[in-house]
Amino acid sequence: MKVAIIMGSDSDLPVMEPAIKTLAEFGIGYEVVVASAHRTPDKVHNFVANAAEQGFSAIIAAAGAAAHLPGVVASFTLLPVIGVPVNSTSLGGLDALLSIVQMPSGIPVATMAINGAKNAAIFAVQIIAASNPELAKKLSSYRQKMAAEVEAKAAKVEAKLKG
Ligand code: RP5
Repeated sequence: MKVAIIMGSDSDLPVMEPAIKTLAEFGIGYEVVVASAHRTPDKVHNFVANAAEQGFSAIIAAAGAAAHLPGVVASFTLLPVIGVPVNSTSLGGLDALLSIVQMPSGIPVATMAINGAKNAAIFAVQIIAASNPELAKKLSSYRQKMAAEVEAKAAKVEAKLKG
């Protein structure tokens, strides 16, 4: 069980740290690669073209600006690609969001929210969990824990407003 995280620049790392942390929490192995679709296209190709045989189950691809990296990654592999638009320009990430989400028909990229690194990791976990009952159980517990946290906060708010 492992997931690749490719980012277009080292400057994307702070945004992607929640993805790394979340994969680790679920016990999923990961490899982080900095490779740019326009500055180091050969590196992107070499890594992605071998990713399936290297045992990766999904690829998270993060980029900012005219973010073609996730689409290029998707073109080199049959693995599911999860795109994370990074807010790294004066357009606040909207440029990257549109570049990633508007993939032409035939080569999809599952696009997360701007800076949505944590959801990218959870989505990768869901992909693997579809054929891994043990991981599915962990996901289910994760959701139950989230629900319990929301309930605890709700109870606090309600008590405060009553009191
Ligand atoms: C994109 O350009 C990267 O993904 C990054 O979000 C943005 C800026 O890159 P740097 O100039 O910081 O290397 O390719």
